[in-house]
Amino acid sequence: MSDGQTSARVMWMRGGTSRGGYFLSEDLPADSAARDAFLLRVMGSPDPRQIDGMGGADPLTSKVAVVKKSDREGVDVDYLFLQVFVDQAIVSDAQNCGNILAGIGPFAIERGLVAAQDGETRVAIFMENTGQIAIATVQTPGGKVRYEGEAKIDGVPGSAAPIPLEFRDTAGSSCGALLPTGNAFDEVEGVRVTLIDNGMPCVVMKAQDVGITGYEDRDTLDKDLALKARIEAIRLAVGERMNLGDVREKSVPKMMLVAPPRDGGTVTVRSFIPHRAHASIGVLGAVSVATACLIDGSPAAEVASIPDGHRKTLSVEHPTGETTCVMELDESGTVTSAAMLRTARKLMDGEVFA
Ligand code: NQM
Repeated sequence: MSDGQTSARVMWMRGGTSRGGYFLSEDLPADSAARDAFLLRVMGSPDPRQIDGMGGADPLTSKVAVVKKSDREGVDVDYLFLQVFVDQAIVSDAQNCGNILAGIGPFAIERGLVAAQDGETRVAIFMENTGQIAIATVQTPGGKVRYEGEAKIDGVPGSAAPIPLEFRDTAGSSCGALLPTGNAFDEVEGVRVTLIDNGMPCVVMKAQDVGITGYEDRDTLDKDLALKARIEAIRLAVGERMNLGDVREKSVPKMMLVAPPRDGGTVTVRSFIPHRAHASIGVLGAVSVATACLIDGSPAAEVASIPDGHRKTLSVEHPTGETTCVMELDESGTVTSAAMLRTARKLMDGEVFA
């Protein structure tokens, strides 16, 4: 669409445990201010109910992917993630999203940006927000995207075709280093926290250190205004130290409250993204928390139960089940890659109006 028009071609998809609009870059205004104004109208923001738009009144369903064919060596498509705030007129590119990422491979194939193989198709995706590459493997029997299948992920009813995602070199994606302060933990506002970024900037602390058990459900957490105020004070205090600047109007860092696993997993997490509790956990958020569990002396390591070996299957328990991360470590114990199973579903393909 050209600037000034009021509609654009879009595919609406569930990606992992999130949902949003997937646009080709050429179908949106080139000017980012015009693009953001358009997307706010599309989602119906700012409004806590998003009644006048497509957003689902939840940060997890108020998301946008902007995709184009890549001219980078070895990369198929470039993916820019945009978080459209629900109740503020903000569109932010300050974070990545590994759940929406799950829909990028199918979308790119459907739009003809990537040629499908017979069987499965590997799609190399450059994540523009953080400058890293993810590989998605999409089921494409007969050269067509298949959405139905037997893969299940907690937080989504039913089953769908598996879309494994692989990440490499995600350390310091936005903060410049895995541990931006160089420390296993820092004390902030009287609480021991690990400031970490293995694909998503996160502040990881023990749930009990901020007065909760870590096993509360989403509603209980969302109603706990004293807890929210306490962790927001920590968040605002660490923005500069994490090289994220002033984070008042940013959706990072995410706040991760950890407790010992209860269902045989590695760790239990309640995450705030950052002002609402997450219904499950973000993909790169889970990778970052799992990585914090592997750092000696961190609060997360004190509650985590870590399996042996250089290839670890880490189950991150969350309010609606668990998310499994498969992490590869080198001889020094540094995480070198992470893999995660996701699914996606095409919901509609058409034109959206602003
Ligand atoms: O961490 C929500 C989600 C996310 C982000 C958020 C995500 C990730 O569940 O990679 O997927 O943390 O805002 O979609």
